[in-house]
Amino acid sequence: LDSNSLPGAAVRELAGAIRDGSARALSRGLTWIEAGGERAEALIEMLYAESPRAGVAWTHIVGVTGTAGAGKSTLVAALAKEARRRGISVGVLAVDPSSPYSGGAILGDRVRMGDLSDDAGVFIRSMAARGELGGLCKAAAAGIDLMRAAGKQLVFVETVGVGQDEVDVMRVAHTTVVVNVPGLGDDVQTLKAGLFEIADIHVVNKADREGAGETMAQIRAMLALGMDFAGRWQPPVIASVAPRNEGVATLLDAIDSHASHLRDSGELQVRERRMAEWRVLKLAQAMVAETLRQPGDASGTLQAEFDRVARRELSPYVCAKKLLDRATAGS
Ligand SMILES: Nc1nc2c(ncn2[C@@H]2O[C@H](COP(=O)(O)OP(=O)(O)OP(=O)(O)O)[C@@H](O)[C@H]2O)c(=O)[nH]1
Ligand SMILES: [Mg+2]
Repeated sequence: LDSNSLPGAAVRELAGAIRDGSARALSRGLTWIEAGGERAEALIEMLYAESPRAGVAWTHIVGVTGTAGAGKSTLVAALAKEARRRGISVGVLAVDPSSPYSGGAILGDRVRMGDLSDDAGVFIRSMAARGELGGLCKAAAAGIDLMRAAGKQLVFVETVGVGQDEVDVMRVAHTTVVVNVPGLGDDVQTLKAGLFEIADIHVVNKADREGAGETMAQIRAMLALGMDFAGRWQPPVIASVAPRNEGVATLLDAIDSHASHLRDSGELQVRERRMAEWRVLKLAQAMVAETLRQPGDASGTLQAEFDRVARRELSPYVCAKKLLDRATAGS
């Protein structure tokens, strides 16, 4: 065997095992994705164009975001179990480095899910994003590609919606669920966080607490202001008590309805096109940023340029354009 073909062979072997439904291979693939680099890119390239696994027609991506500690992980675990009850295979990605699934309230669920055999249909994994700009989204999108290749029919992506990068993660989703909790002051928290308008479904979790009715009413009132287009999807507002499984079946029904709406209205193609465009632009930006950060031999000259900007001999705009020209000239 030619030693040069070995990396390719390793990628092919892993890709094959992922498509065969091996949880271990999927986990390994996600580790590759987290590490980034050529190996990860080769893996995605190999799996991207492949049709879904036999018997799996479609992978629906559900983003779950909202207030910190709102019960997102608990809710996702409950949704995953409900989906399994309905015979749907499930993947869960928590792209929230601050709150890994292994450390939170989900641990008990995870252990129970871990009892299921290798291809039992639920796969849970948290992903870290190594601090690079847009890293969360890049990792999430690639992680989803692997889940799809592995034949997961429903993939949940959880993030706390703090910071632009985290909100951006929701752009990888077909359906976005925004989780609120009652009684955090007068306002709907997710409104302030800029999450309200990205919701396809609003949840008021911890509905066992005081003020759930008021929070539901506030959200409905906010929605009423925007309900002007006939035929448009009207985001439902669902109450839940995740640890008691209350509202979970209703929520999964709503996710299902939204998926049907996307398909029937033709919006699915529009969204997927938008997702693809956004992903490519984001990747290109990251690549340019990377090139700019590693100017190689030119670094000496660059320092001189920065000095000129500092001395106000050169405008920052002109300098930035020069930098960009230099970065793109090589490729
Ligand atoms: N009373 C009550 N507690 C809940 C409910 N749902 C979740 N919790 C509790 O709220 C706490 C946080 O739950 P998580 O599921 O970790 O919340 P999260 O939104 O994933 O948290 P982060 O990922 O850290 O933002 C845990 O102690 C849960 O048991 C609920 O409906 N009612
Ligand atoms: Mg969580």
